[in-house]
Amino acid sequence: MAGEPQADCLFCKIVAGEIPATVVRKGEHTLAFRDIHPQAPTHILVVPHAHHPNAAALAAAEPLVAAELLTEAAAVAAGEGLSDYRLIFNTGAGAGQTVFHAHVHVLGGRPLREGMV
Ligand code: DGP
Repeated sequence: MAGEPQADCLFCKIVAGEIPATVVRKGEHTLAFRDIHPQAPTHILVVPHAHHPNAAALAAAEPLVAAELLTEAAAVAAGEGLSDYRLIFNTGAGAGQTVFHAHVHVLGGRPLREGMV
C-alpha cells in the first residue's frame, strides 16, 4: 500500500533505525541524515518517513509532507550555516535516482556550478 514501509527499501530501514545513519534533524514526518557519498561539504538527504517511490508520488499522496520536506531542507541548510545551497530531486533511473524512496538532496558548502548538470 502507498506509504507503507517496504522490506527491501534502504531509506525505510534508515527511518526505522535498522541501518545506521548520521541523523542531523528529525521532523514530524521526515528525517534528515548525511549522504554516505557526499558530493559537497554539506550533502544531506531529507526523506519522508512514509515510503513513496519519488517526490512526485509523495506530493500526490501527501502534499503536506512534501511541503515539510522543503521546510526541513531549508532548516537543514540553515543549521549548516548555508545561505546558498542546491536542492535536487532525482526522479527515475535515467535521471540518476538510485534509491526509490522519495528524498531531496541538500548540497552546499562549496561553490556550485551554474546550470543543472
Ligand atoms: P539518488 O541517486 O538521488 O537516488 O540518491 C541516493 C543517495 O543515497 C546517494 O547520493 C547515496 C545515498 N546513499 C546510498 N546508500 C546510503 C546509505 O546506506 N546511507 C546513506 N546515508 N546514504 C546512502
